Amino acid sequence: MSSPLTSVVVLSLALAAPAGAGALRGRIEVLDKGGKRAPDLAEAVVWVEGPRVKPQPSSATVNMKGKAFVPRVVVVPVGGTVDFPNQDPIFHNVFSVSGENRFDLDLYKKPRSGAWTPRHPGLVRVFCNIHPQMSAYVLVRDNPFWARPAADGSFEIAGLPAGKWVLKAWHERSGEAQQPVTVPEEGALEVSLVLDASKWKRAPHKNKFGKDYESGERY
Ligand SMILES: [Cu+2]
Repeated sequence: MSSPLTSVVVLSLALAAPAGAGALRGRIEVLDKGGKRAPDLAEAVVWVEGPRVKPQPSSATVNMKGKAFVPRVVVVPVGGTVDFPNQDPIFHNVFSVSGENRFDLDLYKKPRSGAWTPRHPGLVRVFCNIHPQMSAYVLVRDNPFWARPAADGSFEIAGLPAGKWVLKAWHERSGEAQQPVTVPEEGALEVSLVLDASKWKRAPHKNKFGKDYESGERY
């Protein structure tokens, strides 16, 4: 059945996809201790490394609420923005010491917000300098080909240039998994990735000065 709406959608997809564009369609699985299947698959990120296609600038918001970052995992392109509004009536100090993506937004509380623009692709661990239990992740990408899996682990990345690329997946408890893929000129390649989270342990981290936290609060 073809409604006017369907035609519009098909047309815009055709315009967005370069000649010889294929897709990756698949599913991830995260195995916790004892091979137990993890339920929080939507907390993962799947992306494709290799295609030299510039991402559109976009932004993400990570709230600080109840001494937690919400959401805890976001993806933004290089040159995009992550906003960190403080919804708590107490001070927080967002920072990261992740290599070239290190940043420090200093102290502020509700209703103030802070923003950070990442310049380098990579995984950025974000903490609060006051509360050691606060942690979040920003995955910074240099192309637009990423997806957040649905709750059942399924995902699709469309509009991919045909070629040999590397599909990567990440989850907080597993680290990265990767798989070489050959994206077809048209149609979708079916893929599946299993992430091993069996060895995960919550590890303490240092504050922005590289010292232990003194607040007495727990991780
Ligand atoms: Cu805090």
